[in-house]
Amino acid sequence: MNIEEVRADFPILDQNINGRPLVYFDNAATGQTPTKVIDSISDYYREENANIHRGVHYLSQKATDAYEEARAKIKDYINAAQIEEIIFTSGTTMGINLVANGLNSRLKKGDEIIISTLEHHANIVPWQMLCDRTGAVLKVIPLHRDGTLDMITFHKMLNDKVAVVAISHISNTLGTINPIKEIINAAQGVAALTLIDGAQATPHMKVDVQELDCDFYVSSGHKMYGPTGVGFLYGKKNRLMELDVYQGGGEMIDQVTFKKTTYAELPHRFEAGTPNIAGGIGLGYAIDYINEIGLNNIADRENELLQYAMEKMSDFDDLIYFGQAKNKASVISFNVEGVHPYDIGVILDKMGIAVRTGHHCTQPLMDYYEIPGTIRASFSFYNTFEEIDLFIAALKKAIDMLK
Ligand code: 7TS
Repeated sequence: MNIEEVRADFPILDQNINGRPLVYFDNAATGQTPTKVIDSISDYYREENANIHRGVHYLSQKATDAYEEARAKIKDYINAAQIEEIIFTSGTTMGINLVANGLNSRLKKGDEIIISTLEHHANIVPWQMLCDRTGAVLKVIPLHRDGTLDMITFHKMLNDKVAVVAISHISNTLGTINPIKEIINAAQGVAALTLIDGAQATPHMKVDVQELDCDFYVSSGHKMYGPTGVGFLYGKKNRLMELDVYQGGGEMIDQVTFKKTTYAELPHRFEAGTPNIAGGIGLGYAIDYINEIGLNNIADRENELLQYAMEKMSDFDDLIYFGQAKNKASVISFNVEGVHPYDIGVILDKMGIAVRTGHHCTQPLMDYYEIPGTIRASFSFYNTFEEIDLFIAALKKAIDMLK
C-alpha cells in the first residue's frame, strides 16, 4: 500500500485543526470518504438525478440502473446468494428496526431474544421495543473482564423459547471480534433466527454471509468510506418473506385499492418511498474503492497500526484498557486513572486529534465496567505511524496538564 497515494484519495485528511495537522482517530464512528465516492455523488446530481423504478424517461432509467448496480456490488461484497436479498436501508439502525418490527406478529409472550452486554444501543433498543409489543423477554450474554463474551453461559442460555439471537460482529467500543460463526451454529440448533450487526466489520474484514449462514446481516455505508444515510440489510430470501412488511408507501406495493393492498416482491417490498439514491450509488463506489485497496491489505495495515499504538501506549503507567481480546479490531478504548475521559478528549482536540469520548452508545457496557465512558482511538488504513506518534505526544501533554 502506498500510503501517500492512499491519503491523497481522502481530501479531508489534509487540513489543520486548531493550527495542527488533523489526526483522525474516530473511524469507528464514521469512516472518511475518498474522492471517488464524493465525485460519484456530485456526478449523480449533475448528470442523472431522477426518481428510480418509475420513469420511462432516459434519466430515470439511468438512475435506476446505477442504483441497482450498487445493490449488485453489495451482494458481491458480502457474497449473498441472490440480489433480492439486499435491502437498501438508511443504515444499521434502520436495518435492525426493520427486522425487529418484522417479527411483531411472529413473536409471542415468553419467547426469548438473546443479545450481549457489549451491544450498541441500535442492537438493544429495537429488541426491547419488540419485547414491549409482544411480551417476549430480553436475555443478555454476560461478558468477561477482557471484553470477550462468556460463551459457556451463552450455550447454557439456549433453549427452544429462544426466537432470536442478535449479536454484533465486532464491538464498536472494545474492538472485540465475536465468535459469530459459533453463535450462529448454536442458535440454529434451537431454531432461533440470527441477526449480525456488522457495522464495525464490513469496513475492515471479508464477510461471507453464505459461509456464516446467518439469517440477517446489517451494516452502514458511512462506516465503509461511503455516504451517511444509507446502508443495507441482508436477509435470506425465505426469512425476509416471513417478516411483516415495515413501512408502507410507494414502491413497496403490488396493487393498492381502498379495500386491500398487496405487496411487491423482494427487495422492493421493504423499500417504501424514494430512497437515498445518490447515497446508494456512492456506497457502490465505496465498495469499489475497498476492493481496489484490498480487504487483506486494509486488515494488515490496521493491525500494524494497532500493534504500534499499543506498544507506544505501554510506556504510560496510568492507563486502564477496556477490551483486550486476542481477536480484536483496531480500536483502543482506555481511561487515564483519576481523569474524566471528556477532559482528555477536549485537550486532544485542541491539538488537532479527533478521538471519541463517552459511552459510545453502549451504556450497559459502561455500567458493566462501572465507568462513565472511555477515550476511544480507532484506526483506519489511511492512518499513519507518525499520526500515532503525534497522538502519544498529545496524550502525554494532556495527562501532564490534568494531573
Ligand atoms: N452497531 C454498531 C456496532 C455500531 O458501531 C454503530 C455505530 C451502529 C450499530 C449504528 O450505526 P448507524 O450507522 O445506524 O448509526 N457506531 C458508532 C460509534 O461507535 N460511534 O458513533 C457511531
